[in-house]
Order: sequence, then C-alpha cells, then structure tokens
Amino acid sequence: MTTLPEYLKECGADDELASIISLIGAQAAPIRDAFISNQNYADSTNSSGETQAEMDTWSDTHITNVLAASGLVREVASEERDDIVKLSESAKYSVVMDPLDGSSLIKVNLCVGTIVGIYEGSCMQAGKDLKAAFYVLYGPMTTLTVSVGRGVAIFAQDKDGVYQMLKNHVKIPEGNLYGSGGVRTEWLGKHAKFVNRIENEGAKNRYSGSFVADFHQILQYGGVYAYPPSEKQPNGKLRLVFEVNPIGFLAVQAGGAVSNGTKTTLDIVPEEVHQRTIVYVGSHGMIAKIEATE
Ligand code: AFP
Repeated sequence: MTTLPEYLKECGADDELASIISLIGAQAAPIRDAFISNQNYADSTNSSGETQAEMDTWSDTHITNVLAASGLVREVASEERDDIVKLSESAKYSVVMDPLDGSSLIKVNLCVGTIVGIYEGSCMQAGKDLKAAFYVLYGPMTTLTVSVGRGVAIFAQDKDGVYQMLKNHVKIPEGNLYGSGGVRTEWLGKHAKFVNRIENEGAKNRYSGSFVADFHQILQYGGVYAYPPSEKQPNGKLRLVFEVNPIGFLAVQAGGAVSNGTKTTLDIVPEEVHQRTIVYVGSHGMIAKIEATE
C-alpha cells in the first residue's frame, strides 16, 4: 500500500508542501482525543457571528500553534479568527482552514472534519491557484482526501497513525444524491426549480449539516451539495476561502465542478477573508443543470 508521504513524493510535491500536509494530517489523533472533553458551545462567536463550539476554538488554537512551531507556514487564515495570522515571513506557503467543519454535530457523534487549502505566497488568492487542498474526516475511519493538482486520492489512518492509500484517481460519478442547506420555504426561485427538476429526475436527499462529510459522499457516489441564497442570506452561508475553495479544488481535480449557480467559484479572488458564496459542488452534469436554470 502507498503511504501519504510516498504519494506526495510521486506527485512531485516539494518537501515543504508535503510536510505541511503530513503535519496537519498528524493532528487527527489529538483532535479526536479532544472531542470527549469539548462537547459544548463556547462563550464566543466567530467573525461570521456564529456561535463557536469548544472544538472549533480548540482545534483552531491547536493547529495554529503546531504550524507556528513548524516554521513552515507564512500565514494562516482560519474560519475561527477575525484576521489572518502572520507566522514565518520567509516561508513559501500559506494555509487557509476550517479547523473543525460541522462542529454542531460533535455532540451527536456524526462525522465532522478539518478542511485545508495551501497557497504559495499569501492566503488571499483565487481557489484555482491552490497548490494543494485536503480534508481530514473524523468518521468511523480517520481519512485524508488530498489533491496536489494531480487528481485526488483518499487515505485512511492505520493503527500506527500512518495514512495508507484507500483509493487513487478518484472521479466523481454522475450520481443522484443531493444535499441542500437552508430552509425549503426560504429557497429562491432558481434553486427551488433546480431541486424540483433533479428530484423529478430521481435525485435523493441526503444532508447531514457537515459540508465536508456531505461532500465526501458526493465525491464517491455522485450528485450535488448546495448551499443556496435566501432573502436573509443572499450569498448563502459557506465561506469562500476556508470551505468552498479547498473543496471546489478537490471536486474539479476529481472531474467534477463547483459553481455559484452561474460560474465557477474558483476564479473569484477574495476581497474579504470571511466572504461568503453560494455554492453548488459535485458531479459535472448537476453543476451544468444549475447553471442552465433561469
Ligand atoms: P458549523 O461548522 O458551524 O457546524 O457549520 C457547518 C456549515 O458551515 C457546513 O459544514 C454545513 O453544511 C452548514 O454549515 C450547515 O448549515 P445549516 O445548519 O444551515 O444547514
């Protein structure tokens, strides 16, 4: 079996890039260990005004401290912090992350994950310029799904903490699952029409409330994850920099697509680190259908 470091080397990732991916991947064990004693909401909100779970702040502090100590990272932009953190000025790469996506599901023991994107230079770049993107899923297995721009591979951590390859050359099939955020009665016309259409064509609803976990099933079974706009949230809920860009990059590397309903989100250069975007991500055919919906 191929290990994560072997795969990264085969893909031509340089030492710094490979080390950052392995270093964050190695935090899965301490993050899992921390779930049991961090079950509640913290007394704080993040920059988007959302109540933070104790695990949000715990994993944010933990990963940021590990990256700071490594000397490998220039900047870190985290969903849980107002501002970009400047670390080692001379380092080549910067990290964007949602340290614990789906954190409201921790106390009900559903699948959550850590989403990471890596840029050369600064954090504030378009998603298409990512040098790597990956996510760690804390499910029945601990898995790491990664792309360094040479397709997508999935690894699972063995009992010794080594990431062993489960699947290489992952391709999103034209499947029939969909998961949509928001409240059905608040969906606007275009999104409602799209969901109607795909349901009539046989699409089946599966939505957990953890973007990273919901995307992982779309990646393997095919379909679409959507967080649409509403009157109250015209740009949807998800954050471009920390969530949509890394996952969108992985989707495209797996032969799928990502869109705001009109065009790819990967071309958007962020103006604000916490900016939100409408998102549709998954099978190519599904994204073509939302873009064709008026
Ligand atoms: P949390 O990390 O605060 O739980 O937010 C999760 C999330 O950003 C994304 O992972 C989910 O798909 C989405 O929000 C769920 O939002 P709704 O509860 O509005 O469906």
